[in-house]
Amino acid sequence: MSYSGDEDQSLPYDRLEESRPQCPFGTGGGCCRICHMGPCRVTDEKQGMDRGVCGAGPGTVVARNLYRQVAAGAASHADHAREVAEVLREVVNKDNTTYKIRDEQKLRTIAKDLGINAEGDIDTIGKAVADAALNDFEEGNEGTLNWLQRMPKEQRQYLTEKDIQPTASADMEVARAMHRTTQGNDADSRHLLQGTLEAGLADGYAGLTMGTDLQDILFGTPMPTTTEANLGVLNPDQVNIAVHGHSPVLSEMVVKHAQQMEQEAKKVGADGINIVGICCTGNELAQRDDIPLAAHSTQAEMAVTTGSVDAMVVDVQCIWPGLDDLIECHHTKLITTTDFVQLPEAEHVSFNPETADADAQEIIKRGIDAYQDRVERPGYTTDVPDQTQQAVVGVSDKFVFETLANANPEDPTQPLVEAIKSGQLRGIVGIVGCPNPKLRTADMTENLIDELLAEDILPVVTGCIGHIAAQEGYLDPKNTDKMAGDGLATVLDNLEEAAGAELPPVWHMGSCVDNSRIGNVLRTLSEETGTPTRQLPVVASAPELIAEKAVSIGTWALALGLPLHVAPELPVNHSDEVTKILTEELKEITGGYLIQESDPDAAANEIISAIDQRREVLFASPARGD
Ligand code: NFS
Repeated sequence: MSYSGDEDQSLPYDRLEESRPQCPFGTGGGCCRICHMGPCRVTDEKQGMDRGVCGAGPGTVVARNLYRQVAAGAASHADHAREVAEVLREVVNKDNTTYKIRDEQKLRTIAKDLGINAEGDIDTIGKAVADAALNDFEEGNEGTLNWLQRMPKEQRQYLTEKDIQPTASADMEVARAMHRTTQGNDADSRHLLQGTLEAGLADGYAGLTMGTDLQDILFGTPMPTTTEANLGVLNPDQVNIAVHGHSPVLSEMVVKHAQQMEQEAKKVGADGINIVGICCTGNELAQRDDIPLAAHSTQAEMAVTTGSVDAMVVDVQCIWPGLDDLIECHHTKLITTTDFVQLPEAEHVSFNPETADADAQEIIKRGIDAYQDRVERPGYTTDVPDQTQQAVVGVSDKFVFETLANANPEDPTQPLVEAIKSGQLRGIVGIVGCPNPKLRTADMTENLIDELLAEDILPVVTGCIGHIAAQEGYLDPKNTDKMAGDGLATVLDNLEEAAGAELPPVWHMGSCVDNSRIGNVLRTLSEETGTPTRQLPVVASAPELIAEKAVSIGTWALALGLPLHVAPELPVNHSDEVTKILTEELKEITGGYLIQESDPDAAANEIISAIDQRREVLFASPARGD
């Protein structure tokens, strides 16, 4: 996507240039700011720089920094999941009638998986599930997280034997991570990395998986649907309300009330209300409500520069402060809604699930007011690029399982296993995470997807990578035969009848918390075929990561035993020891390992060879996958 707005407005790419050169110690993880004797810069790369003032070496400093990043990511996802769990509890207690249980079947499935009686009254089951969820944030429990029961069983057992298991509270995991990494505490890099993996598991289950599970219960489990992507979905004749952030608890209410307030928009001369989605909220709304995917997080400011966004409504995470500067030059109302997330120039509407209807109406009313302001401003013009692209989104785990069951009711995993075995489907790569301006200019994601598709490897995308894939036509079934290698195209064509629709060459599985859906497919494949996850020809890639959340998701993938490709490189290079543990020794610990590669061709080659190595081991072993 080439649109970059007016030249006099500072956008991410400009600010990246201004921030260069970036500090090599920060980039390599060797900058320690944990106490006030420093900041210290430590590295294995240069003699005489191997100790901070307290005596901490590069291994300690790098491992502590990484652990803190993962704890921050886990905190974000766990807090997200907790909010949804609280709404579920309000619903089943009849304290909130705005939200409803929309997927009873999913609720029963989750209850069963958690060992809760899944028969009988839905509110009783819902209460037990909400209690189990909220219990995962309480201190003082024995054992581990309830939601860890959603993990592939064999890998869970394998890690438990190696003493890698989070405590029973996600909050405690985060608090302990902060405590352990304070000055003068845990200094054993190997031990710190074990804690890092545990925090990654806490994210994967009490964050991602719980978040998706409970959102599906309250808002419905997505099934494939077609929507439009790119900035061209903004319509200057309508009240454009962009919903940006992560929580469907807010955005679903905005969608609901926008439909009911169309007449009010028409009264001020608009053609209606156009809700568009940005970043992960975009994915959530696209897959459940067909809302168009306007922009990924790095394009959010570009959406404002079109002059057509009347309200930018934000909740939590990935809301760049650059938006706040930008709205000064535009009529756009930037509306924060979470009491702990505020921006100095924004308007704040405190959104609470208990008053969701009134709050959402107020937000939309402000959007309508801003539209009126826009059209009445003398000489004010809009500049919406004529760019849209059709995209199939919402290829959920449920859809995958149903399609496979339709294809072979006797043995649903068989078509997938056969396709993998024959090599027509060489492997699967979860391409997840963010659009980093450092790598956007090189089309990192697009190049990687092209190369994997050509090699019969199925890319499964989430998060902002989902937006990139949508904008570039990878989610359009029209492109399957053109973009996918012959083997992969055949697999997709063969599944068409069972799927009830044509399948796109790249599968959109949702938002970043919906990486759990990839985890669920992995689990089913592992448990149904008796193959450990650490042997499956599946790789995770975050080819343009930005957020700490992406690092914690990646750590979860490492804990599941997957090779993890990242670009830009994780800040670990100043410690040879930490780098060696993550890129090599981890293979013997979790089965996963880190691949650091920022060149798209080299990254594709390394990912393909990781898949092939697994294929060789897997198919040399007669007991597996047969
Ligand atoms: Ni994921 Fe979603 Fe986007 Fe990156 Fe941010 S929106 S949670 S972190 S930037 S993919």
